[in-house]
Amino acid sequence: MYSKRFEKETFKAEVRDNVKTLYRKTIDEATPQQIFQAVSYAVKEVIIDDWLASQKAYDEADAKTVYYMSMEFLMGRALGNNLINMTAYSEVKEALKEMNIDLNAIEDEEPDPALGNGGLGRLAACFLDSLSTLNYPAYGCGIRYRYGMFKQKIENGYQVEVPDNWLKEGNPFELRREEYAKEVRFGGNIRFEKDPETGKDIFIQENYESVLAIPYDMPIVGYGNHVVNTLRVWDAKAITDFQLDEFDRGNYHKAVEQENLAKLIVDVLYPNDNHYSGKELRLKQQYFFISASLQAMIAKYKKKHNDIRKLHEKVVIQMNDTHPTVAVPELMRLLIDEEGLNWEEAWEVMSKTCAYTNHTIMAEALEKWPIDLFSRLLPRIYQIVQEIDRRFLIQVREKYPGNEEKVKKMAILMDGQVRMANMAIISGFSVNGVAKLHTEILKNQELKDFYEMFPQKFNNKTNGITQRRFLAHGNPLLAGWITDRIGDGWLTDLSKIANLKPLVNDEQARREFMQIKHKNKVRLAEYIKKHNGIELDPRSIFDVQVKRLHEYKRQFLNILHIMYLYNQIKEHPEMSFYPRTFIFGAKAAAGYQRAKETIKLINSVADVVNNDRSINGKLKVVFIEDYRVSNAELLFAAADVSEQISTASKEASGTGNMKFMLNGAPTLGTMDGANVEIVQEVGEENAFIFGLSSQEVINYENQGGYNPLDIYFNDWELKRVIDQLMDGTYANGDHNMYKNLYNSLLNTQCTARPDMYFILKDFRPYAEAHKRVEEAYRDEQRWSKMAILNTACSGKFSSDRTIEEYVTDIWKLKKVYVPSGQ
Ligand code: 26Q
Repeated sequence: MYSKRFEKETFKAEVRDNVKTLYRKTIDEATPQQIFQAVSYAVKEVIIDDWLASQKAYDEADAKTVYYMSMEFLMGRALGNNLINMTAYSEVKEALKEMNIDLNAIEDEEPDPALGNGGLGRLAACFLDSLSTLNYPAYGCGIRYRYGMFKQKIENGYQVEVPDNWLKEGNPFELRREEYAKEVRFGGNIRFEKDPETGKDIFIQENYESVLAIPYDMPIVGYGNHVVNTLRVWDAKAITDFQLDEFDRGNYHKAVEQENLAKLIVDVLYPNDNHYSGKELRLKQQYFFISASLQAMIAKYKKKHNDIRKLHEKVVIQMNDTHPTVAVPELMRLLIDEEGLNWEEAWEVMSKTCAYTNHTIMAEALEKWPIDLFSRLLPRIYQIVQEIDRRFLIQVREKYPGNEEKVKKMAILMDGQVRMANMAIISGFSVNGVAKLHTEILKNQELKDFYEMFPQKFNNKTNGITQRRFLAHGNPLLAGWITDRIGDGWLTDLSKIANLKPLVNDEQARREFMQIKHKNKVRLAEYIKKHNGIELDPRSIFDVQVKRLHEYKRQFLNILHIMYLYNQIKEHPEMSFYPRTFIFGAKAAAGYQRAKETIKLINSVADVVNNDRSINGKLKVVFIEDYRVSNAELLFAAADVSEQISTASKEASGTGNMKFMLNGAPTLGTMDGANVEIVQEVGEENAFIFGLSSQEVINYENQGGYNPLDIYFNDWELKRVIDQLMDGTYANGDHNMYKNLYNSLLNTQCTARPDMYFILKDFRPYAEAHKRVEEAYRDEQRWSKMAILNTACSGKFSSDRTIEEYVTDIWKLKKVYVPSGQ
């Protein structure tokens, strides 16, 4: 047992006590939410002891620590996951059962902490789980958004965004740490002086606005090792009158302004995924949490160390995309202006501390801030960026004399903009992509010039996912079965899951594996019945595409193909057709018109198809409302087929693909992102691959695209489907409802390039791949082998493997072992 605290009677008493002190109630009187709170506080008590023990062990070891800086941490619910990692899930479940409480129902009381959009934020959460499990000292640093990712409602087929007030009932797992508050300053002007004693330059910021950053700590529990790391998210508070500068005291106007700034700054997560928008408030958020985090980091370092020139020996900063890269000039500022280093000394420390991860090659996602905005908001930071740029361009001109093209491409400051990626690459010691193909594209295309100049900085770190949440917690039936068959080593070493491979030839094992899949499909069908009112046949093929809605991810291709299948069934009722259930889940950024139109289209097709009695239930379409981490766990467990159909070269990695694979769903996808490596692991015969290669896509792009009309006029079945967008079939006779979508495919007037994402080009290969899926599924033996092999070959895709690679190649951390805090 993990801790005597989880001994049944002790734990039950603790829960009863908590209900009493928190709510003055007995268990029978308490609401499910109150019981959730009471249980969580009981769990937190145990965590705190290990948390203290971890910090003590780190202190004693004086261990190097990674600071994972990210605007997003898509954590998902904490209670169930903490219990899994404390290896106390079943004990607690039993204890609660004896009190007539269903742990699953209590877990459902917890709001999903959704402080992230999608892949990038969820990756950060998986990394924290792995860091703790692998005994590495780590902080996650981010923002405590008052409102996380919006809740999605579907009304009349349209997405409606509803604010996510996740803190409404209070977050039992967080600790407010007022005493570590830091001041962050914005705007004003910089006065320059010479220190009369040392002769050094001093930069004084005047007339600025400031806010107080207050940290909240959340525990990140490692699996079965008593390690508890910290996710530190910052809240903002106005500087009180009392703390104001002498100059500003009694300045009522300023006090109100600072109050407003504080409220606004942490108010809401920007719900854009893979899309940059140059909003001033976003830059304020970035600088706010970076400045606070770096100040806290330096203060902690200085408690034990007196030479700031050796900072890089004890800390390393990983920047999750460009969003936190203002860390580069901010660290320079702190080292120079606050710690008194000269430029060269500061550069040495900063450049050995900062590392950058690139998550996308999509041009519209690149962060470029207008210089006027940037310099007005962060005047001192801007001076430092200018100096970094100036010194860098000297280097470029030395290396490429007379080549002003290079300067134009590589400069940080160009065309009135600050290019954050360039700054990160130039300044840090490591640049990594998130899958093999992605890193190759970075080196050979997008970042070619930088790769030529700094080849040693570039490296690949193929993404991964945590098997603790996405198998142990999300799919307890399969997890239990795997442990029965091969032991529980896979929980902390997923390569062991390969020991399932021999079972593909064991008929009994195959039957059990498919029975578990069936039960998970029934569980999902119940969820869908409850939430959508749609009745599903769990014997049909569950074909699932869940991810953010984006044109490059091509949910549009999927739904066009469904429209095509529906036409086929209607036209050839006698045709043999294996029943199919197509399941979608996706949020669209609030201002993304085509994405929202796609959601409407999916829901309209669902309406028509699901209510057509003439097709005998052969085809069902479901749109899962409010796709998020908690219902994702159900979806991965229940999927037969994993749709990973991005336009090749566009999906940097994908991580949903790995979660499906782990749960035994073969990939139907393009050779994009980590799909390439998935196929490499599982074998091409155990996946359904189709479509243009990334090189083919890039070649077309270099020649200005292709002409989709050639396909449109030569494929009447596809033409019919596309025409149905405009003839009112799925719009109650409205001819305009999907005109933006239609135009995106064919109309040269409306888009830079028609069919930018090669939907028509890949349509037939996609339909043909679906045929192969159907054929394979009919052969039960073949399918069960494929399914098991997908699970058995997923070992590489644990975030534990990814983290070990970051540690070895970039972070250079040492493991610290923690005795139980009890
Ligand atoms: C930028 C500026 C202003 C507002 C928002 C943004 C912004 C926010 C989120 C830009 C991009 C994102 C998210 C990107 C993302 O999730 N990328 C995904 O990262 C995953 C983890 O590496 C990959 O698996 C996916 O392929 C990649 O799309």
